Amino acid sequence: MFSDTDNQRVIIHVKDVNDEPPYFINRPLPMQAVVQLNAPPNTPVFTLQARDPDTDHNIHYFIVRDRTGGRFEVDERSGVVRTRGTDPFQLDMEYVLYVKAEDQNGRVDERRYQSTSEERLSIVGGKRAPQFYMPTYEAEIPENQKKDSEYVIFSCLYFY
Ligand SMILES: [Ca+2]
Ligand SMILES: [Ca+2]
Repeated sequence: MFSDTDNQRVIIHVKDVNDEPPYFINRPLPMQAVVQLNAPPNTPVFTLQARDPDTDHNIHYFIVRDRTGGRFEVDERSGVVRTRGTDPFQLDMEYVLYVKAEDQNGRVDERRYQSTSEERLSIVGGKRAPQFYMPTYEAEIPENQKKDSEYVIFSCLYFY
């Protein structure tokens, strides 16, 4: 006896449309780094890190505006920011780059790729004080709190 029902296996490929822009996961924002005064050329000082929710993303990193006189370059694929040139860096001088990441598999229109917002990367010569991750920390301390008890935990970014 034959069934008159035909069972067919149907495979549906669900395509993840590339419809979302990349975003930086570096914290804090604006980004902060230090450069040693005698850093030789090609010394890495920072790594830009962007994510993109789409499976076929193709992230490239760029300097949008250079306020450092060409003292740094960004590796387009790895996001690593490196020193350029042999001149020494100046103590306490702030070198500023504006950077962005693009998903070159995702387009906004015919001319533009999906992009992060432009972010500021501040690179200080020598050293800089530890930075808090958040602009402000808030905590309520109960009145009956014992004196000298530890209450708030700050997370800090240290530069070496
Ligand atoms: Ca998607
Ligand atoms: Ca995308």
